[in-house]
Amino acid sequence: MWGRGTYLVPAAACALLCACGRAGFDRLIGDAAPAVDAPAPTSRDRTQGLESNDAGGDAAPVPDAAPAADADPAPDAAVALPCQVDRQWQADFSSDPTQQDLDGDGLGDWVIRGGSPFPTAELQAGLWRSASGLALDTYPKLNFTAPTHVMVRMRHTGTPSSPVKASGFEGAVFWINVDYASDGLQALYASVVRTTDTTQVVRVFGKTTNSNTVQILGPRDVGADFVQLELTVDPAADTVSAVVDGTSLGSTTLPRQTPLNNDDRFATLIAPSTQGEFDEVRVIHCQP
Ligand SMILES: [Ca+2]
Ligand SMILES: [Ca+2]
Repeated sequence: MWGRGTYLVPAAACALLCACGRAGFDRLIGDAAPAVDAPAPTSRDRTQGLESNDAGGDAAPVPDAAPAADADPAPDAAVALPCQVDRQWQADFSSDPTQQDLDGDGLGDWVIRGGSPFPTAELQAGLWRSASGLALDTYPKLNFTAPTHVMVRMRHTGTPSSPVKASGFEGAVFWINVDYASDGLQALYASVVRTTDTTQVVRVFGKTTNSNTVQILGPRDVGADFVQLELTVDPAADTVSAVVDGTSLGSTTLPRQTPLNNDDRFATLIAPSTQGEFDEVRVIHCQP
């Protein structure tokens, strides 16, 4: 599915940016992103637009999961791009993602919701070991109306959840609102939730209203290590497909929900209540 063109993983892209400069970077990652008239991030509640009822914080996490060494691919690895890129975001957590400007638009590629600084103490060995419940959002904002491809490597290291929440808003979560418009949007999120010391479950969700969540793909039971999740969403066709560690989780219809009356036009990483770890993320918004 990652078909056309080539794309360098973040570490390599950064090295090349430093080594060969702007023109070389543009050539390597595809077309430059369009200029965006973007205001500074506004102060908002960090859980706004997410599962607000679930964001209050559960019991203190139990850090008994042995952290794995960073599993980043070799820095010279290249993967194919899935489409002609309109805009893309990536982070490998080798450094503060809010200080990155890999697309060279003069804006930080990521922001912590609410405007607080990124918790750099949570960056360890190329991982974001999130324990503070902060939401990391793509920036600048975008309606995500074109086909969008996501790859995220994450796992849940907090207290096992049993039973798991029907909402799925726990553990390590990737969330994106696509086809954002005044008459509604399509929320799409996936979570990896620890179920025992040695197991996790992967599920994908949509919403029909802000309070009605629908599990649309999964569950898939996996081990305790990092899970590589790929999502491909086509907002015009209302379809989404998922791949977990290289194996299809299927394709289905992505529901549309009523307006949120907010401005949550971004993709987000968050560990809502207990510890979650993020190794790498890419979000590619294709040209229409
Ligand atoms: Ca940028
Ligand atoms: Ca990493």
